[in-house]
Amino acid sequence: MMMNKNFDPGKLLTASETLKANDKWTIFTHRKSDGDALGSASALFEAGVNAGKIVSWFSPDERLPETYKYLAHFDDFRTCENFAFIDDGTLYVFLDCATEIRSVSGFDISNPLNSLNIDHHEDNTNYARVNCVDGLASSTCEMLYRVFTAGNWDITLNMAESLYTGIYTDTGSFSFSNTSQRTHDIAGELIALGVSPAKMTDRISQNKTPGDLQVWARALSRVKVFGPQNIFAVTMVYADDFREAGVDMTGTEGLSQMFMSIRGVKFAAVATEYPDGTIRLSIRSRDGSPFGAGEFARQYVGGGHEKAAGCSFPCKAGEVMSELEAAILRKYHECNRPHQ
Ligand SMILES: [Mn+2]
Repeated sequence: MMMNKNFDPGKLLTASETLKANDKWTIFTHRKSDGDALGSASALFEAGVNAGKIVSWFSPDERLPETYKYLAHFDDFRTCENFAFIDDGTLYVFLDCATEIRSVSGFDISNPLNSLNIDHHEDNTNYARVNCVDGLASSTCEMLYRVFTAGNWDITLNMAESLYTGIYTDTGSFSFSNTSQRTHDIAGELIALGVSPAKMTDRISQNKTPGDLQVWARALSRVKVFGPQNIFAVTMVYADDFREAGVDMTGTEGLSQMFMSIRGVKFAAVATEYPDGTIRLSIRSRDGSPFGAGEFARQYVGGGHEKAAGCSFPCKAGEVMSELEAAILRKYHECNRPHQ
């Protein structure tokens, strides 16, 4: 696996110069948009508009989570499954995408055209012409802030709120192990630019509907804790849970993290049944887990970070709980097998 942990800070200026040198930017974010993807796209979009660039923004998502509709340029987002990449001088900017396949299809890594990849996933494959990837950064928004400051870009309040959003969400409100002194320093600078932490917390974390909480209640009631010293937790949310509560699936953000609050749990997986019957896992781990969330997800061609990842899980909805428990124990025994 390619690692991006020895970051050359000169790449920040290169990314900034690349942005400045191009008049037309097309931004791509990953499928299943999260606060970091949306926050970084919103901030970059605003920076481009302010600099007189022609900017557009695409991802394969049919729609974005409503939670983030306060972000500048939320309404400029366009859905796109297959994008026609052409060599017309447009700068193609990928944000928060560990690989090109996380976003629209059509990008040819053997001919990356005029492309820029800004990200913080340690397993980013550096697929673009210009890559600016620091695997130790908390978020793509943290990376983008560093790109903006390297190039002396003006950071407006809109941009500051967008950047704060991604840093806040990708660090689990400054609680995950990716939270560094630099993360707090940057958050402090964004606050100095006018961001209100209390207002941002209201917008991002305190906006669940009663229906969302009904879904949470069902997931909580089904949790199973198991394994040595009860370090594993799994649960399941069925498509019917959303239907009966009358809510969409965006309200489960934060649910997998909730299971990490069970004393002793080091690894938690929440399985969600989609309306088409497919199962997706949202996985969290912390220090002391025999394997990381990312390592588990990669068995199923998933992606993410070592401590927060996701993947599909090939299984019928009725068998997910038992199959998932078996898969976790299998992985556990594999990790404990003595090396020859
Ligand atoms: Mn991110």
